[in-house]
Amino acid sequence: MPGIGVEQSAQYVRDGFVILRGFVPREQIAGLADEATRLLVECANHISPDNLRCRFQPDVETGEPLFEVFDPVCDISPVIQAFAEDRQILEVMSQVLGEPACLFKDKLIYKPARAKGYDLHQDIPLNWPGFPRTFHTLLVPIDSMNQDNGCTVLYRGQHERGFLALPGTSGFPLPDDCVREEDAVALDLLPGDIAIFGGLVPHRSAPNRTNGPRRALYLSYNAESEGGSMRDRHYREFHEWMRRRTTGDANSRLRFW
Ligand SMILES: O=C(O)CCC(=O)C(=O)O
Repeated sequence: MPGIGVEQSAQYVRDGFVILRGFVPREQIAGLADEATRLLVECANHISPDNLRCRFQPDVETGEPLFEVFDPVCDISPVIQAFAEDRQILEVMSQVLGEPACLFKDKLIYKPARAKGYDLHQDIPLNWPGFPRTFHTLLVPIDSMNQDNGCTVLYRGQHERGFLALPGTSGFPLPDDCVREEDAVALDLLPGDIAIFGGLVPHRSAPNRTNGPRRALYLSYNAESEGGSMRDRHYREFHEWMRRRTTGDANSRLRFW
């Protein structure tokens, strides 16, 4: 796997993200695709609104809940765990962070056909004490990602504005008019390409309008100097927060966001 060159470093600083084409070897992507399929089959009986690692999105045509993401995924997948902590993956994240990188969060998003997609947001929550400011995400498409299947859309250069949430709001979602569509960059990626973006880069995604899933890993890391390895603590806090936010209402148990 190649690393980040001078031009890409400059692009990253300017835009808040960088795309590296052909970074992951084809055989490794095939292994991740097989693993994504295996998890769906072998965990089928555990995919439920009562399982805190599962989230759902509405079908844009019927409103029916569609299973969308395992978060976390590394602890149920030795293959994905090994990928997330592969020496070359950690190296490229360390290049971006300027120091050793620690895995913080790991999601396998399936985005099945007709899943709604994500409203505009920044990944670092405004009001979450201890959430690392050095949070950066490595996006690894398993299937091609494009405008038809609801690729992630990043807003170029907008990380420099800091938090965009209005005072007193959670920041999820952000108001659509806090960014300009002329700054939007749709991540058109092939399996093997990766994108790395910072936690303050506003982003969103549209529904998957194709007939197949759009699978991708979203692996997030923090700089070692900002608390070291915090993944276990993060998931304890995250799941506690999800339990608190769950009401008697069926939709809150489905965790549609
Ligand atoms: O996969 C997508 O459609 C977008 C995912 C996203 O924005 C996120 O996980 O923060």
